Amino acid sequence: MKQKGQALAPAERSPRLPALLRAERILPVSKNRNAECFPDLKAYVVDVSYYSGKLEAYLRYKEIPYERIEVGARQLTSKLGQDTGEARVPAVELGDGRFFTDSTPIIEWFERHAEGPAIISADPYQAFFMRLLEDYADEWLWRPAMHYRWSYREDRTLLGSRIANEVAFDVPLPHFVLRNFFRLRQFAIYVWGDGVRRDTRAHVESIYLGTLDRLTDLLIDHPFLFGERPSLADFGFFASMFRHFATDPTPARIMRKRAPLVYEWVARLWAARASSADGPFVPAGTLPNAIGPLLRDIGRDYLPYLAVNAEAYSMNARRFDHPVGGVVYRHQRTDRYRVWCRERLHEHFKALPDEVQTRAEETLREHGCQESVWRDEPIASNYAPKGRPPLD
Ligand SMILES: N[C@@H](CCC(=O)N[C@@H](CS)C(=O)NCC(=O)O)C(=O)O
Repeated sequence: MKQKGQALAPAERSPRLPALLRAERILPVSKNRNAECFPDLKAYVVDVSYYSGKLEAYLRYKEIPYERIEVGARQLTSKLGQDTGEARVPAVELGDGRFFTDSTPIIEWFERHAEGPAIISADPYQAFFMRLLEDYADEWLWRPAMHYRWSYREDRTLLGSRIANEVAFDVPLPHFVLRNFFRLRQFAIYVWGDGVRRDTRAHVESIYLGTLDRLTDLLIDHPFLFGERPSLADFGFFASMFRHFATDPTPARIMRKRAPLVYEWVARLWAARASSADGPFVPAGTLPNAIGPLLRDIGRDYLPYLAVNAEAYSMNARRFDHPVGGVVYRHQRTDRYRVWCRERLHEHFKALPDEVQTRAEETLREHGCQESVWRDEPIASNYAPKGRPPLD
């Protein structure tokens, strides 16, 4: 027991991290040309972050060595904010000083320049559905991920504390002030500000529970969602499943009980390396057998949401109400980035060869994806942040 006035031994001190910049070199297990192609690559990440986990899993899979830099809150707003125009993680810095943000375009950029098995199928039909699934997973699982993290007391206490230690280590304020600040900030922006209330809670949780069931069905057939190696869709779902659902106390308890195959897949994907996990996707021109229910979720919930969001954006509405699944998410923020996501889906669809486009449209229609994304010119987002890598 410590006596009044007695100094704490180092091990007993609060575990706040002292350094301004924490860096670690992540080396691949096998040597491929990626080490030479991307010398001095740096990845700026946050350890609890949804999209950081997704990008890291990709770099690790492709065996692209990188310096892993956990950024602090001040660095995030000053250095990354200035260099990329966005105070967000993840960001990567190439050896020549170029900075890129946004996990999806970063992954697409590496797919064009890195060695190793492609994570986007060479078959355009499959590739389109991989992109659709990734976009859905990236954006539609964000709300349940934030809800479980910041609505449940046990989760928000733990995560408020982790963020105070791991992200705000460069902010000279007491731990309890930072912890409470993050708990309030994240809840206000990402739960309340995203329309999650008492009457929408059951719906937001059903998105997580349903997704666990859909992924389980896919994983009964194959080790990864599209077959014997990871695809872009795997990395999309990994974002929420790894850094939120498999690790935050409440959703992790649910995952362990309800979906052990998903729990196992999270570790499998984190450990997957291109030099060994390089098997084929399901045969060209086909989709995994169990994909139907996921496509139906996308058609019923996500694509109509993207349309309403884009509509609100075109009318300069900062907030809008969105009815889905028998409830209404009120006053949720209009999201310009997702207007851009919808434009990208449209571009990918339009770029398909005619015959593939017809088949893809049939599949979409069969699963209730009757969305104007495929037919009409989408609403323009004019979103082009300075940190975005070239798209082709
Ligand atoms: N579309 C971006 C999203 C990046 C993003 O939103 N990152 C979150 C962390 S997971 C962030 O930096 N948030 C900053 C904040 O909450 O202020 C991507 O895929 O990288």
